[in-house]
Amino acid sequence: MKTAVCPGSFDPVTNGHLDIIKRTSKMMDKVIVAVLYNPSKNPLFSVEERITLLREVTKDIPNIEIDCFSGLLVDYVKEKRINAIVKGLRAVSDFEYEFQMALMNKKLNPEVETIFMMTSSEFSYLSSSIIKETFKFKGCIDGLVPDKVKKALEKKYE
Ligand code: COD
Repeated sequence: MKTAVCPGSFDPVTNGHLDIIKRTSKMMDKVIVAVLYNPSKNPLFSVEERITLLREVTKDIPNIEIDCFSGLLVDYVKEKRINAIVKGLRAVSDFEYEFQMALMNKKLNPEVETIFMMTSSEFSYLSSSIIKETFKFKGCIDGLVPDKVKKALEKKYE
């Protein structure tokens, strides 16, 4: 049984994230979407809220588990017996950062493999930060996040 992890902050989950998660679920027996618990960051949504949103928007994917982790990703990968880390790539800037992280993860645990999946062109400019900023200043985010996420953003900013 091949298990992949899609790790991230998911603050909040966007249609760009969902695209990578769905495509990964078709390639693997099981996908774990793992939300980083990072107390030093100041996220808009708590880890619990991000997990709830992820569960709601992925409920139609049968082979999925939503979880959270803290500390090093490689330790989580080992603990959960995960076969591959799947990351989405949007641009060259993503590549530089992700390449560095993949090499560090490999150094920490040579058995860990990272797979990079190209973004779909319609989501290539999307990030959680750009969604939050656009929404905060009343820009339209229709079609860029699931409806549940838009509703959660409305609640946060009301
Ligand atoms: N299209 C395609 N992919 C996308 C899109 C999009 N529109 N938007 C985001 N993605 C991808 C990102 O490239 C990333 O792969 C993933 O989705 C998650 O994105 P974010 O922004 O929610 O999450 P990040 O990038 O903040 O998450 C970083 C991690 C939590 C994965 C990383 O910091 C980590 O592993 N931390 C744990 C500590 C550790 O082990 N560090 C490494 C060794 S030093």
